[in-house]
Amino acid sequence: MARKIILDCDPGHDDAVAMLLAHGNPDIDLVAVTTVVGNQTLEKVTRNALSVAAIAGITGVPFAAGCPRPLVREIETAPEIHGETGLDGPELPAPAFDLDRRHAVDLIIDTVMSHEPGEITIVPTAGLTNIALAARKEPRIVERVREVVLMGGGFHEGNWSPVAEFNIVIDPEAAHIVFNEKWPLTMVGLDLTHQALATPAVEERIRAVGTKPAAFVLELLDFFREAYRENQGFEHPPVHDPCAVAYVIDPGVMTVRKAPVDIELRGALTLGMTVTDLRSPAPADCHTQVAVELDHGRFWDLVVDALVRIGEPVA
Ligand SMILES: [Ca+2]
Repeated sequence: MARKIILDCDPGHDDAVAMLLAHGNPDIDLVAVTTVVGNQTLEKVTRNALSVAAIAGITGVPFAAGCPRPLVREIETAPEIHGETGLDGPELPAPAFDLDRRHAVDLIIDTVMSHEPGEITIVPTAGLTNIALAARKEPRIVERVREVVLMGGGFHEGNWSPVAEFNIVIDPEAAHIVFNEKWPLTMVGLDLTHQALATPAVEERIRAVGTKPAAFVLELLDFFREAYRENQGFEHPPVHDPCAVAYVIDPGVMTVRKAPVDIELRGALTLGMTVTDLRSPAPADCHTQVAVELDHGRFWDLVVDALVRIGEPVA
């Protein structure tokens, strides 16, 4: 049975790859896509999500726009990494369908509540504003969701501060809510995603697919490579968000470790840090785990396979 996921995202170069992976993999049933302010404004990332859907040939999946700002903090976007559009580099096609009329928070709640308990997995690859609000508006989703597998945080690494990752630090109060609800939660953080490098060998494999969606991914990676070289000192760009989708498809693609994680909300130097207790043994009631080591070859196999399966979508 394919795993049903809600992708909550802020496209975003790596979000776009995550969406393509989810759409192209036969073991994933993408049941909803929701957007939230993050890499760029809500308006821009939502438009980008619809453009990616057009490129990938995604139809029949509701897309809904969510929160236009974090719960408490001011809006902070990442034009240094994702450009002024949030998806700079490739030409973006016009959306092929309209947004769902519901707010993303309501689409998330409706989707979880209309499925059997344990059926829906939530995959956030952005700030956690929508997920936090959904858990507050309809607390029953927490028991009903199978698990939350999110890209964000890191137990040793930061990128937006010495100790904090972008998705967490832009809305730490939301992250605090999501990490403290008792659903099973996997943190696919920077310690893991900094291993998901798009090397020249990876690009060669994507080029060999030879389709428009594959060419689109290469254009995304070109921009992403320059952004990561200039701003983060990477030779090859780390493609964060599809790692979370890959874990849902195949948990063997990475090693994980049970560990309590909480979010720092008051530290003068450590706001938004995902404080991870790596002391052994983890408590028996520990509901969180952190991703440690990626099987790089197996991960990119999944991405390339998804692109091959997507083929050349009919517009
Ligand atoms: Ca993202």
